[in-house]
Formats: sequence, structure tokens, C-alpha cells
Amino acid sequence: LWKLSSTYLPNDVGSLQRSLVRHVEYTLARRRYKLDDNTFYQATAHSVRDRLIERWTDTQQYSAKVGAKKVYYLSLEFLIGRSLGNAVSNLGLRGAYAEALRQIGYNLEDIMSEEKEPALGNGGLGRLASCFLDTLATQNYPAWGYGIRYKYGMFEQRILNGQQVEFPDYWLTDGNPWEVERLDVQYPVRLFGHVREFKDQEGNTRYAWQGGEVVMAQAYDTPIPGYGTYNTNNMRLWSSKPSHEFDLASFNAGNYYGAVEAKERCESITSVLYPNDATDEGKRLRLKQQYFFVSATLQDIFRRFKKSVGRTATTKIQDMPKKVAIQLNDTHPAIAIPELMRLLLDVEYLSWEEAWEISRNVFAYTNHTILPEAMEKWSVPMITELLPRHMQIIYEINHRFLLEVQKLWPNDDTRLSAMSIIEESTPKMVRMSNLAVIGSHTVNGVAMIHTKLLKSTLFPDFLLMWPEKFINVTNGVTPRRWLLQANPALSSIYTGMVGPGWVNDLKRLEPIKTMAQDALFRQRWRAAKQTNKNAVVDWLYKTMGIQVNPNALFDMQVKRIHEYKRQLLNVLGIVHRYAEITQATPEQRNQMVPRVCIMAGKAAPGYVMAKNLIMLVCAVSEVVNADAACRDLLKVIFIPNFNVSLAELLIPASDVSQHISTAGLEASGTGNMKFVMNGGLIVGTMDGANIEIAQAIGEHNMFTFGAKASEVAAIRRTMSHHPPKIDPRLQRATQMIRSGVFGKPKDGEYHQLLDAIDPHKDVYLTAQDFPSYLRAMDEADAQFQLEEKWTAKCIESACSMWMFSSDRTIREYAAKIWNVEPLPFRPPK
Ligand code: 26R
Repeated sequence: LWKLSSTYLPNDVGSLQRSLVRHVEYTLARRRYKLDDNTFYQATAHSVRDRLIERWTDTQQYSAKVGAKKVYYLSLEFLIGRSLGNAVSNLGLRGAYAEALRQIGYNLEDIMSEEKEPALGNGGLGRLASCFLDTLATQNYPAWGYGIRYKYGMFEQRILNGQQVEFPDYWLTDGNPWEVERLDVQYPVRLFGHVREFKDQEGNTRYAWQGGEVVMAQAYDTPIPGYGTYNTNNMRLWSSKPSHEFDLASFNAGNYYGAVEAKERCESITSVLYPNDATDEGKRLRLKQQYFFVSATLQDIFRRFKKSVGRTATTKIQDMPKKVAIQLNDTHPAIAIPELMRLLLDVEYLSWEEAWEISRNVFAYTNHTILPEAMEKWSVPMITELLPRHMQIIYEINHRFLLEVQKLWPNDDTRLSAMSIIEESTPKMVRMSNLAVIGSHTVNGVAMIHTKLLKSTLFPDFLLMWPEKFINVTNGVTPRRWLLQANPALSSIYTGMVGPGWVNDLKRLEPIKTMAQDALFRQRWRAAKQTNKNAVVDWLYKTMGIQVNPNALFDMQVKRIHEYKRQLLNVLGIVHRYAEITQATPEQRNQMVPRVCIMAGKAAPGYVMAKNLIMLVCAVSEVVNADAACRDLLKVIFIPNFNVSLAELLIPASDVSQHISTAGLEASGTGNMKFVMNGGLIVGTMDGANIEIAQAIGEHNMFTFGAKASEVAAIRRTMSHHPPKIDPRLQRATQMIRSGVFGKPKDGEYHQLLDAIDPHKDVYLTAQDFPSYLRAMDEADAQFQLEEKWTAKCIESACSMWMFSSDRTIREYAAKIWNVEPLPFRPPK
């Protein structure tokens, strides 16, 4: 068999064409039809998939043979974006496919835009997970991503009558050529039921979880190719389906309708991604999702580990931490901790001490937010009903842990209750973050300031107990998707200057910084930026019918809509600008810098303030864009349905982007990194990774403003009795909004938004930071007019960004948390 299949498929243009046609004929069964772009997308995807599969299966076989330690990245979200462009680029076949298609009358770019992107994530956390997968493969780490194959991803956002309306995102309509359904990989997952206590042969008390419902987890695998390497990793996503026993039992009982309903319930577990970003709703179906995913994943990891134990007689179950590293992407998969304990205790019959030792050395936990409303808590009654054995184990973990705390700090009840996994409320709640900290060997924050706050505000007591446990690993983004693919214009400049090696080693761009002094180079740089801006201009006209001035300053704020991200500050700034324009003399107008303000992002369906904000942006946009006074000076555009593909279009075209969260509230941000890498400048607060970006590119290259994180608490405390004076420009802007310049929605939505920034209770410091925000924006305007100096700033900044490559990030995880080494696979000659 090996002999028959050992050679890799040929990749010359002719062979690619034959492969395309073969897939049209035999995979799609479409011989004599005229083929549209979509059909040809399918054929191209299948042809590329063949080339991924050979590397993928070989890589997996190789790492199993070597028995290397593997990293498992557990995440309820993966925002992978489109795959075709990424695959041909990482395989080094972009040129060949483009040519193969061109010769038969198709355009690769058009073909690529036919792909419907899987939106299996909310925002930053899910996208980070996908950047990590790209880097893990590129750097040859043996690593798998595990997640859920939601049938419906993040909702599709449409704007109807100036408001967000959510539509279901059924992304599988045309099938999904990038996945392989593994019918041989299925696991039963139990829910509900009861715990039976008994004595084993040695007389030890043992527990067995029995009864309840059993659902099947079905694996779907997606190859994750590295760039410039044969290594191809796996992303395994689980889908729920009814088990056979389930079928028979309920149908035989004669309750036909009941049985059908129960089957439906099984499938519903993986049907939809929860679209809440940063507000925990505590929904039972979400806990089911988390456990379902975790249970299937651990069974799978366990099976693979035990197979490797069988292979080498010397490895024992106690060696699991030498072979397995599990990273928990926030607390969403933290139920994995009691689940692994359950497997080790109830199935493997280990002692508590042995099991705990293994478990704690396997798990590490990444925290992505310190917002109190985003902290996951599950009610004790809910866990007891759904996962009775896990509730017992959590109590036991907590009991033993609190004994340790008591030893360290006798009679300190305040500390005890702060550190307890159980919150003594009614009903009692399980704090998943405390569980994750206690059950992991390492806890990391995602930017320096975030880690600092994590230690000082969220986990101060745990820090005293385990000072070494808490570390920082600043986020990063993959240069493959966010530069090479998204920005061919800039990429070809880079490759022309330093060769193609920068794609895997962003440090190689550093020498280009000196080129900022070269007028000719600056001109080429501007031409690239203009190309990208023109692409957005065309897109806006084609899809939204909006005409914009391509020479204007392109200003973007694109991210989830949230009060802490302060899109309201942006809108108030826009209204201020509008007021200035309408009141200006023609001479003054001539002095103004034309601006195109682009905003995009989704609001959680139940988040009233966020939806009101979208309403306001749309209303402002209508009035401003229709006002002749603004003509070429100001355009305001809310682009619906922000997603990865749209980000790839927009980010390379920005001159300025806004990352203006209240200091201390944005854990890191990753959009900020993408914008600067693509030659844009930032207006931002001293928050998240902005701080480290400023350090890397030089503060003179960033327009910073606003209260510092260290000042926020004091400002909030004083504002209730000594409210700051309202800036007259803010007064005017809010007055315009309140008085109905942008319409008067019937439920007072705008009042609600503005009441929240009343200087007495301006929780997010929007009014507070308004004056310094305007100063930063004015500064950006002024600098933008100094074209040559501006370009130099962009060049210097973009070429100083190496540390924000996820390649650097993953090297840190590998060294400080996982203790794993790259394992490059080379195919047989
Ligand atoms: C509990 C549940 C409703 C939930 C809470 C919070 C679901 C999703 C979230 C989103 C959070 C965890 C998130 O996406 N955080 C973002 O993580 C990025 C990657 O680390 C950071 O860059 C970003 O600052 C942070 O907000």
C-alpha cells in the first residue's frame, strides 16, 4: 500500500488542471454543464484538499511513530476565516493555481471569494486560536486544536432600518470541502444520571457515574497546513448525534414522539455558537456544549496517549504530562479538569493524589478578560443535575484546596471565601476561573498590563500562594494571513527588499526601517497603501453604493461592539467633526483633512446598549453623508456583518485605526497589531497590547490619549461627588444628538446611550477622556497632512512589529508552558 501511495501529487500547471477537471467530473459529477465560479471553487478546493491530505496523514503518522509530546489547544471558538487562499499560499501553490485557472478562463481571486467563511467564534479569542493553529503548524509543533463544529456559526448581521437584525448563519449549505468526517471516531458522552458508590477489590471506595442520557460525539477533521513546511496539523471539531442505544431504548418503549424529540435534543447540543462576547448568561445548553466537547476531547486524547503507552513498554499513565499538554482557552473548557480527574479515578482507578498530580501537570489556563460580567459561573444545582459526578469531584478539589489555604492562613475566612471554587450565594455558584487556576500548573494573561491586573485584582490571593504560577504571554497574530494573504501589495515590497523569509521571521523586516529616509521607497509604500484603499473604495461602491474620496484619511474602528471598547467615544468625535464642518467658513473647510470613518462590528443580540450604538452610528451616517457641506470632507460608514474576510479587505487600507478602550479593560486586542503591521497608525489608549506596541514602534508613532489604568479607579471614585466639568464640544455633540439632528427613535435609545456618560456616573470614562481624545485625533489630522513624515512613521512602525507575530507568542508558550519541541516532518524522496 505504501508503495502505491508514496509519491506526492504533481503540482505543475498541467497536472493541476487535470486535477481540477477530474474533480469537476468525478467529485462534483458535473461534466457537461457550464460551470459557474461557485462550482469551480468547489473543484479547486477539492484539488487543494488532495494536496493537503497527503502531507496531513504523513505528518500525523510521523508524530505518532516518534511518540512526541503533543499540544492540545482546547477552545470553544475557532475563527478560521476562509481556507482556500490560506491553503494555496501555505502550500506555495498560489501562482501555479492562479495560472492553471487563468488558462481555462477562471480568476483565482474570484474563485476564492466564493467560499463562505466558517464563523465559529465571536471575536478576539476565537481568532487568536486560529492564528495559533497557523503558527503551530508553520513552526512544526505537534499540536491539535479541539473545538465544536457548530451548525450555525456567529449570526449574520444585517442592517434594516438602521438597526442590527440577526440572521442564522447556516454555513454548510454547499458542504465543506475542508473537513473529513471521521465515522470511525465517535465517542459516547453521558449527561444527567446518578453516581453509584461501591468498594473495589482492595476495599477502596469507588464511584461510577451511570444512567442519564448518552449522546454521541462525531469527529470532523480539518487539515491545518504550515507555511513553507510539510507539517500539517489537525483541527478536530465535534458534532453531536444520537446514540444507537438511545434510539432503541426510547423507540422500543413505545413513545415514538418522545423518542424523536429526544433525538432532536441530542443534535441541538452543537447546533449554535453562543453569540455573547463578554457577558455570561449561564445557559444550560452552553454547559452541555462545554462538557460534550470536553468529554469527547479527553476520551480522544486519552485513547491516543494509551496507544502510545502500549507502544513503548516504559511509559506509564503517570507519564501523561510528558506526552500531553492541554491549553484551556479561557475557562470555557475548564470542566476538563474534573473530567480528567473522573477518568483517572473512576476508570483508571488511580488514587486521588496520583490523579491530581497528573491532572495539574497536564493543564494550563489562559485568561482573556478580567471584566466581572464575563467570569463564568455555573450554579451548583445545574451542575449537580447535568454532571453529578463532576460536582462531587469539584467539591473534593475545593475541600482539599481550602485545607491548604487554612494551613497557610489560619482563621482567615475572608480569604477562604474569596479563594473558594464555590461562591456562597443562593443558589451556590461554581467559579470556573478559580477552578481553572487551582487545576492548572500555569496561568497566563495575554498582554503585560493584563497579566499585571490579573495578578493584582483577579487572583491576588492565588498569587501569594503560587507566585510562579502566573506568567505573561503577550498575544500575536499570524503574518501569513494578516500580511502575506491580506496585503499582497505590501508583501511584494517586503519580499523585493529582503526576500521571502520575512513571512516566517518578521524580524527580517527591521532593516527596512532605515528605508523610511528614502523618498523613492516612501513613494512605493504610499502606492501600495493606495492600491489597498482603492480596493476598499471599489468594494464600498459595488456592495453599498457609497462613493468615497480615495485620498481621504481612512479611519477605522472594527471590532465587537461593547461599551468598554467605547465606540460611543468615536461617534461623539464624529458628531463633533460634523459640527465643526457645518460651522466652518469655506477657507476653514479648505484646511480640513478629509476623513472616511468606517465602523463595523456585531452586537450581542441581547445587549441593548450595543444595539443602540449601532442605531446611532447608522443615523449619524445617514445625515452626514447626505449633507452637502460634508461632501468630500466626511463620510461615515457602518459596514454590516464584520468578519474575517472583511477584516482582510479593510485592515490593509487603513491610515488610522482606533483602539480606544477604557484603560485596564481590553485584555490585549489583536486588531491593533494587524493594523500597524499593515502600515496604519493607531489612535489608542494606554491599554492592552497598545502599550507594548507603543514601546516597540516608539511613542512618537502612536496617537495616545486618555486616563491611565492606574488612574481609572480614583477618577471613578471622585466623579460621583465632584463630577468633572463637561467639555463644551462634548456638550454641543450630545445636544445635537438629544435634540434630534439624527432623528428621534421612539424608545429614547440615544438618551439611554448619553445618560450613561453623565459625568456623575461615567463608568467607562467616555466624557472624561473626550478632550484628550479630540487632541489625539487633531494630532493625527495634522500629521497626516505631512505626507512624507507620515509615510516614514508608517514604515518605521510596520517594520518594528516582529514581536507581535504569533510565531514569537507560540515560542513562548512552547518554552514556558508546554515544554515541547518542533518536530519537522520531511517526506520520503
Ligand atoms: C462566558 C462567555 C459568555 C464569554 C465571555 C467572554 C465568551 C466570550 C468571551 C470573549 C473573551 C474571552 C474574549 O474574546 N476576549 C478577548 O481575547 C482576545 C485574545 O486574547 C484579546 O485580545 C481581547 O482583548 C479580549 O477581549
